[in-house]
Amino acid sequence: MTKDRIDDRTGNGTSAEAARLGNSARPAPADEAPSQLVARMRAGERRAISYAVTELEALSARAPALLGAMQEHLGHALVVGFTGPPGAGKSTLVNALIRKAREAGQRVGVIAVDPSSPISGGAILGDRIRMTAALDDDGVFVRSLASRGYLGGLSPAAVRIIDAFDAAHFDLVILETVGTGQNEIDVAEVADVRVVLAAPGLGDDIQAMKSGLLEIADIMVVNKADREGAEQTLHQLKGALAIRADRRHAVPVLKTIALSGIGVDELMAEVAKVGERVATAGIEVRRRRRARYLIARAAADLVNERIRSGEGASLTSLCDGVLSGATTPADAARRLLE
Ligand SMILES: Nc1nc2c(ncn2[C@@H]2O[C@H](COP(=O)(O)OP(=O)(O)O)[C@@H](O)[C@H]2O)c(=O)[nH]1
Ligand SMILES: [Mg+2]
Repeated sequence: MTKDRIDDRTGNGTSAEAARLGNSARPAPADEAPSQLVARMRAGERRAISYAVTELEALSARAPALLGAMQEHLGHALVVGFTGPPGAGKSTLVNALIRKAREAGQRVGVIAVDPSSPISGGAILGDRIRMTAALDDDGVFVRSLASRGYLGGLSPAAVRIIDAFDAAHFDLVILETVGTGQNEIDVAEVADVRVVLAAPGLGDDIQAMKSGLLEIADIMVVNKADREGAEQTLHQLKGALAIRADRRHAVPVLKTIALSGIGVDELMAEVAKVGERVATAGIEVRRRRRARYLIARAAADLVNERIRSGEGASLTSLCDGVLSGATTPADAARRLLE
């Protein structure tokens, strides 16, 4: 019964929303075949996409069947990750990029992952408003996700939503994440093209970037090029990148002014270049990498759960070993997994 109520509500949104969705949009009845829903997603029915994304985010009872029905349609979208320190201008640049992509006739899905501390929870709404290019356009779909509960990392829901956008035949899926801790590694695993933003005036971030963000960048961007210190930031980044000769491909360093769209064409061109490289490697490679990531995440969850749910005999003896110094935590972890 609950299900009916939810579907009912989906069918009777506000009139403004209904107008935006168009009259053709129908709700997804609880008994609609997943393949039917996927067909409506591929036809660009906004409400069908919205419904699927919600189901996949919540990992509802229907989600596995839906994921199954989506499989044969996956592999079209290019997934572009934007990461970097808060305030670097990621949302603003993504907004500018959406505009360009739409001009080029591309359909764009955006997943914005915010660090959702109880205090800054409002940041999600801020991003929604900033992405104004997306508001009245059926070729753009924006979904904000909380990163709560994943230690700052990407929620596995993000990967499922990428698949939903992909199955809906979006050309571009943009993933915006704040480059802290686990996030940057996650983006490296999940995105096909990794864009790392820096901006002048954000303090010691270049130093911090050397270890983490610089490692994963396919493209570096110095945003806020209108600000004092941009040249210096650019210089520092190029210097830091030059030290690492281990890359197979040189990492371009671009300057942008996201607010006025300057440099966005160049960024699009570089994204397309990396995209071509990725396409040559094959969609199977990309999808396998995302699958591997999901398995690793699920495995970590399982191990955590097992450890938290109480000590079996083996865990007790592993703990004793670590406490006495006879075993390192790493060795104990290895044995736990065996
Ligand atoms: N001067 C200047 N400000 C910018 C530029 N791009 C973004 N901003 C501003 O920087 C602030 C943070 O931008 P936002 O996109 O929210 O950064 P995010 O936290 O990385 O997503 C906002 O006030 C933007 O208006 C730029 O190119 N130049
Ligand atoms: Mg943002």
